[in-house]
Amino acid sequence: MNSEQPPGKRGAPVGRRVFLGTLGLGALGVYAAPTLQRGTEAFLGSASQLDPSGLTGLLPNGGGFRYYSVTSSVPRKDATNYRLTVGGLVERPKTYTLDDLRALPQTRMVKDVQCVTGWRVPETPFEGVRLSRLLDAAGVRADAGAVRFTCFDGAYSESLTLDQARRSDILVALRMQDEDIGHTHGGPVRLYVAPMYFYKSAKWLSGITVTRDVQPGYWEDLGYDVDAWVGRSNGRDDAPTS
Ligand SMILES: Nc1nc2c(c(=O)[nH]1)N[C@H]1C(S)=C(S)[C@@H](COP(=O)(O)O)O[C@H]1N2
Ligand SMILES: [Mo]
Repeated sequence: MNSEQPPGKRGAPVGRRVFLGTLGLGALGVYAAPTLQRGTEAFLGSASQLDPSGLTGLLPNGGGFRYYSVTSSVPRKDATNYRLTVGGLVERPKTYTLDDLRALPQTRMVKDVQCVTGWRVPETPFEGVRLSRLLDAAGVRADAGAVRFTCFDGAYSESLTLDQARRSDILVALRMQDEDIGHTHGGPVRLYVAPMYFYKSAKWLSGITVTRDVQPGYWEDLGYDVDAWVGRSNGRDDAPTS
């Protein structure tokens, strides 16, 4: 079974995702769910974690987030030991603590979360610091063209073009659903890329590195689109949903 394989119902089962499904690589997406989710994170929905097809997420009572991690365990970080480094092709590299990030102006957005496999969580509030603010503070150099994101799970990565990264609807998020982001959802800090499928929203964010070129992220190395606009990527050409 393959969690990142699209449910057949969505009607867009072509190309790369069929390729993924054939290899079974998408099963990595829920590799850790049975151990990490048990007990402590009931709000995620016990039904959905047992449904690798992704279909329960489309049902009224099965809606909600799925837990995803490509690693089997992730260290916990909090205000005492969390650090976010901003570096690469910048004039002023900087390391932020959680309190540093909390002290910056916060932006709140309420949009639908959309996983590429089909599950969706409507009108989910996210709150945090605009990525563009951190980039401006760092002073992006003229030869830069992209931004790479790394995570303290030690495995996941993501990337955006610099133009994408400067959009106002991309946050270094500290809060989700009007609560501090918990460990399971990638807390204390995750990326939130509102206009793109949720795999762009890297959990457990620890590094922002300005680079010359886009380096495809974890799932993108496995075939997903780097430009992951909701409704306009990964074999879908329906109208944008947000
Ligand atoms: N570090 C990390 N970030 C990640 C992932 C992951 O496995 N590791 N999975 C991505 C995918 S495919 C999805 S759908 C969302 C899931 O977020 P959630 O666990 O908060 O529902 O996180 C994204 N960010
Ligand atoms: Mo996903």
